[in-house]
Amino acid sequence: MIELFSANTPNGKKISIMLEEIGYEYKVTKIDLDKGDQFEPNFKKISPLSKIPVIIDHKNNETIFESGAILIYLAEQSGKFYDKKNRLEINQWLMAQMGYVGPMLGQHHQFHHYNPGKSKFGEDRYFKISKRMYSELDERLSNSKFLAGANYTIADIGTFPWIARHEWHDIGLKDYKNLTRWYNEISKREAVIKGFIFMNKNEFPPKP
Ligand SMILES: N[C@@H](CCC(=O)N[C@@H](CS)C(=O)NCC(=O)O)C(=O)O
Repeated sequence: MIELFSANTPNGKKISIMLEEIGYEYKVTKIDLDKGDQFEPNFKKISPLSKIPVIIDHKNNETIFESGAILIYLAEQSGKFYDKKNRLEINQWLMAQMGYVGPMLGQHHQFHHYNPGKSKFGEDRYFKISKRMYSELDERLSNSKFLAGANYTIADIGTFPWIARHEWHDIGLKDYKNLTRWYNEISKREAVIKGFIFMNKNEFPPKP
């Protein structure tokens, strides 16, 4: 049994989606980030940077933080979505999600969605970066069915919940036809829907 410490955010949803995809039994413990649960000493013991998500795999007695590392761990354990022959490609797109897609869209959320009007520089900078990222992902998906090639992988699972915040981005997902095709295809997966609504049963991936 896996214990998932999480919150209803893109980084949190990556792991519930993965757990649904591989069909593992899991129990969710909610970490209320607004209340500061992430700074509680007991949570810091398993999350040295005070961030969600974290899992404990009770079967193997392992605790893992950082969503990319968790996705790799679960993929290796289950033998799914991380084909050995395609690992170099999958790793590149997963690291691109971890180091670029998530952090940049996260900043765009901060300036454009949560705090508009506070910093024109911040709003313009992350809007421009996010728009460029939509084009880059769209271009990649014009010649590849999924991010790391012909098959759905942990790189797609990591990236999807970020693009699912497209209404906050105000970039117009539907104008990016390859990214929309990819998004629609992943949104239809039963496991993705289950993992996406893990904390709010009414929050489905929004249509482009
Ligand atoms: N690189 C980390 C980022 C995790 C992260 O930023 N988590 C946010 C929520 S999405 C968090 O826990 N924030 C609380 C805080 O920093 O106080 C990962 O991918 O796991």
